[in-house]
Amino acid sequence: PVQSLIDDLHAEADRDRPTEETPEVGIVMGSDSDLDVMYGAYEALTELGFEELTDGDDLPEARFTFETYVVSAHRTPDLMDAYATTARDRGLDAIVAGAGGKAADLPNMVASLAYPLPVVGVPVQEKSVDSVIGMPTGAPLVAVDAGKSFNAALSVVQMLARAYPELEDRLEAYHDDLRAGVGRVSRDLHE
Ligand code: RP5
Repeated sequence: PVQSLIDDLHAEADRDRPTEETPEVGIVMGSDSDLDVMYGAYEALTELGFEELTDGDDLPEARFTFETYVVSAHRTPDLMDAYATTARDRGLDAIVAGAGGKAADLPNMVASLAYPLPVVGVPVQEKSVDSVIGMPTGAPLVAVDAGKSFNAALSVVQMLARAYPELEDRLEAYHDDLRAGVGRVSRDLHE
């Protein structure tokens, strides 16, 4: 199945796909054991009106979509390479990449291979890393706090918003909701 995934990625990169079949954002992680932490990215994108593209037949109704892949830098470096090097030609605008373990190479390598697409890294703290930053000058990786995949996805949408005014409006609405959640509260709330 890994080889067929690699072939599919290259095939998608090689043909013109309509916008509704092309995800704007990719979520990748090193293991399916990262899914709980990376679920925050899914939540943020869904909250902002993105829909997940699956490999089923149903086309999404939403204008903006994302895809989710498990891609391991160590177990499947060939798949990681195919995912990142085809990302731009497959229509992606940005990637959220999460990994744990001692090395957490995935976000760094995806950032190098997918350049110039922006990649936001998420350290999966439960899996022993609290930082995924390990890049030399000239090969940038933006990263969020450990476990904060929600913020990673939110910042990716902020990056896209200048090109897509509709996303800017949704971010403003999201921010207005955040603002509505502060102010004077009663200590009764804690009881
Ligand atoms: C990393 O190794 C993955 O991103 C994961 O966080 C960690 C452990 O993976 P599993 O052994 O749980 O599959 O590459």
